[in-house]
Amino acid sequence: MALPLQHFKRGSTKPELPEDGILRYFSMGFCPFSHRVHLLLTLKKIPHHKIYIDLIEKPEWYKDYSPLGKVPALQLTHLEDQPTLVESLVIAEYLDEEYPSPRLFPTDPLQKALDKILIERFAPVVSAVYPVLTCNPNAPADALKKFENALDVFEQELAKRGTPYFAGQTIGIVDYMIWPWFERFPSMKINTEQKYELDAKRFAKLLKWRDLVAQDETVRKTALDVQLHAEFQKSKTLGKPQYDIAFKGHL
Ligand SMILES: N[C@@H](CCC(=O)N[C@@H](CS)C(=O)NCC(=O)O)C(=O)O
Repeated sequence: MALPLQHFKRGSTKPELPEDGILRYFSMGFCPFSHRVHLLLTLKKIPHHKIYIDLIEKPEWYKDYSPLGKVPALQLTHLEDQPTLVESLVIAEYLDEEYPSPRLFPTDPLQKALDKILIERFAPVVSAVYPVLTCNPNAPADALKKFENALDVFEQELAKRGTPYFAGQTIGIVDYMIWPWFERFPSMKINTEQKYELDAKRFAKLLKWRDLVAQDETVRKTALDVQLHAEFQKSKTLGKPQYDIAFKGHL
């Protein structure tokens, strides 16, 4: 059953979905954490219902699924109690174990642990860049400097691994888990006064990696245009996030 293409708001009635055992994926069209899950659902061709949530005016019923009101969330309707998972990385690991084709996390326990540590090290990149990316007029003056310092870790890691992808010769979990922000970074060229772009020398390996990942079929299928990201971020700064413009892309 297709739901109306909109982000559900406060006051909306809970969508009635059939009890068909198909996963229910709660998302917001521009959320990079949801994008992580979207990449796995798409790559692994996992059937799912999509339910979009307005994060400013959250529907009252959404806390039944996600106690903190965050997206992404994934309800496992094929299981008896129909539990709902939250946290993008937890959901990604669950999907990779339940739907192992193709396998994204390393099977070697040590490499898997190291990759999860590396993904966690992306958090300082996200928190430093967030005010700039979202055009917050009060973004700290050193935000971009902190962002670049945090990103150095990933440039160095690519040099250390000596492979085109973080996962090796083919794309893997680290690549997909950090990709959503690389799709969004170019919106800074549109939205910032200084038309910010990543330094071509300092981030040479990462920029090469970015061009390579951008060509991946799953990445292309889930991609939203940079203009659309920039437009959304501007609307968010104005206090009226235009969630539904995501549907101008192909979600
Ligand atoms: N650590 C969480 C972060 C999820 C998150 O912060 N999502 C944002 C949207 S991009 C959200 O739901 N914000 C609404 C809120 O915090 O109330 C994850 O990895 O899933």
